[in-house]
Amino acid sequence: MAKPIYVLNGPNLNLLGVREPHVYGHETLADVRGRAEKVAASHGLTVEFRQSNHEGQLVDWVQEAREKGAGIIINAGGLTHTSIALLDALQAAELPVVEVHLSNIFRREAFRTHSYMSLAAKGVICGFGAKGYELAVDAIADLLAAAGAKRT
Ligand code: CA2
Repeated sequence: MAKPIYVLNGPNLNLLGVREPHVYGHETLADVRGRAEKVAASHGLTVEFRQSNHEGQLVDWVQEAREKGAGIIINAGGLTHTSIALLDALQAAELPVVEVHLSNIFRREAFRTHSYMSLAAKGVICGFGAKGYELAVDAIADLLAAAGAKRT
């Protein structure tokens, strides 16, 4: 059985579809999960989809992914702009990492334009709403296929 892609979501993303639809859209996190699972299945992959409001929990999950996962997709929410601990965990994971944001963080407040996560990410997808998670799964699938091809 192939290892799953860990899709990790940070603080307040549980509110998706419930609050601020003008910024983050109308889809819920369950809808986003469904999208990610569907695209992963099309590549013969699975996802381990999680959300936490707690930085330490997210660090623990990144460490778990290091052992049990094939790659990491992360939307760290507000921790994107503050968490060196999460950056350290992602760098230690030695897995392909794709960073996702629902909103275009470069069209918003200046403090959102800096991401600690980006230092560990192969690439960043932002501004495409829930679709961004599908693009991220495609990107990880490509990275895994390329890594597999290199090994054979
Ligand atoms: O655009 C994104 O995905 C963000 O990661 C979302 C974070 C924000 O702090 C980042 O700068 C960009 C906020 C997540 C909060 O999500 C909510 C969803 C619905 C209603 C309220 C908050």
